[in-house]
Amino acid sequence: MADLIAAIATAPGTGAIGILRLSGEGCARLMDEAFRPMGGGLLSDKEPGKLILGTLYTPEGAVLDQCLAVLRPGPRSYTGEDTAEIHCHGGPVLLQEGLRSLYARGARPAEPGEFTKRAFLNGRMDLVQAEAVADLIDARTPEAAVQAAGQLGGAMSRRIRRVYDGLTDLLAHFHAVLDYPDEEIEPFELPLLQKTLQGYEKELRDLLSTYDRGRLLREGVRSVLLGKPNAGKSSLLNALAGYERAIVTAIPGTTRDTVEARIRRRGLLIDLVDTAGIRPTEDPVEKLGVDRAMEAAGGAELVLAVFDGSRPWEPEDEAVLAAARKAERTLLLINKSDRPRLLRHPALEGAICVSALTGEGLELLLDRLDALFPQGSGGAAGEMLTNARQAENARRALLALSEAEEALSAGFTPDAVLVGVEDAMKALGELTGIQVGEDVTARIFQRFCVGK
Ligand SMILES: Nc1nc2c(ncn2[C@@H]2O[C@H](COP(=O)(O)OP(=O)(O)OP(=O)(O)O)[C@@H](O)[C@H]2O)c(=O)[nH]1
Ligand SMILES: [Mg+2]
Repeated sequence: MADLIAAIATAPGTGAIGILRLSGEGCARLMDEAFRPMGGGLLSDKEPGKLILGTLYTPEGAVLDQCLAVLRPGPRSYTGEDTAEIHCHGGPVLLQEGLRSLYARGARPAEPGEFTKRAFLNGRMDLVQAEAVADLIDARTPEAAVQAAGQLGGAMSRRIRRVYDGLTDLLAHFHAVLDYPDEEIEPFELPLLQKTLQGYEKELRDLLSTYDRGRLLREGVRSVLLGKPNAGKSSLLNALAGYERAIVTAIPGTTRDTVEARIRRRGLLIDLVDTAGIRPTEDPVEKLGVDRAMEAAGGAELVLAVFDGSRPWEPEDEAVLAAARKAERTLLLINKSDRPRLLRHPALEGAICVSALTGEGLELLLDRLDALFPQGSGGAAGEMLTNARQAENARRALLALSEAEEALSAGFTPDAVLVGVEDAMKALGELTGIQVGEDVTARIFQRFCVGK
């Protein structure tokens, strides 16, 4: 068993309860020193896994708190090691003192993510599940939390495991045929092999198609409102956010700096940036604002180009249209639909008419957003790829399998096919952590905070 680590597991600040956590060699011994059950005896003599009321002591032996403690012996614990939790009252000073008591008795401070890292190293969860722990904690929408919980439950791992196991069988069969030519082993039938490989390719492709949606669940769509002054960008930001986030006035050039709001609608997370109105200007402050607006549009996944429907087309609108056309994705919005329409321009065909004032057309805008960022197939709870590392490995596996299949079609020797299958397995192995370099593991657990 690894050395004894300790940390505060609950969030910083004051709460009703704060939890200290311990894992590793000598856990029970330390707890017997630091904590005494009410009514006598030792914690290690009590029923494992049961919360016991007692007293926590400082290193000097003074009473620190009356609280609950539990021992969970390995290997059936979170980390797979002997673990303990102390549920104290939730004061920051009290918890620090409790931690000092644990350090004084032989525990050392846990590194970020070290509890979950140990769970992985001890085979209690695979890498996808370990990452799901961090995702669940970081989830910014209920949908993201559901996905992470599903992954933690092993839904994604099972999906990948199916492909991995299938490829293992294939590889074993290959080796049997190649290495024992004299044995009567069922030979490979090329069409069948090809079909098998194609089946796994499809599985991986389906998996990858869930990635875009998965990533959006976690990170949100980076979107920028772009338009000439007074078009109603800030009003739209406020209407979508549901509160007065940005300043709105009738004076053109109100917004200077970029203003961000995080908007959650229909399970879609949108990181929306309001910007300064685009126009030629001599005002140095406004000029900087216009530069920032263009810069933000350049880095956005989606530009919402806003035009003022109550005014005729102006040269500034031309500049907005040109910038919007360079974006990855664009939606054209004609705002102020509550007023008589004076705006006409051929480029505006298919534009969405909205009114930030009355809310008209906003539902249609959300429909279009939904269509731009579709669900993807196989998006059941926990079966979506949600992070770049996982997606990259799945992509590598798919590429390797395609190469194997091409080699087969081109009539190459089985060795060439073998290499492709092995590469695909390696990529999938790294995805779940079946085979994984230590550097990769270290990178993953850096994301965690201490105590997780
Ligand atoms: N009638 C009507 N007025 C609107 C609508 N949207 C915005 N306005 C008005 O238009 C004016 C400008 O609105 P803003 O939201 O500040 O416009 P902006 O595009 O952010 O302007 P800048 O920050 O100056 O670039 C304000 O007087 C708003 O009340 C709308 O849908 N209908
Ligand atoms: Mg504004």
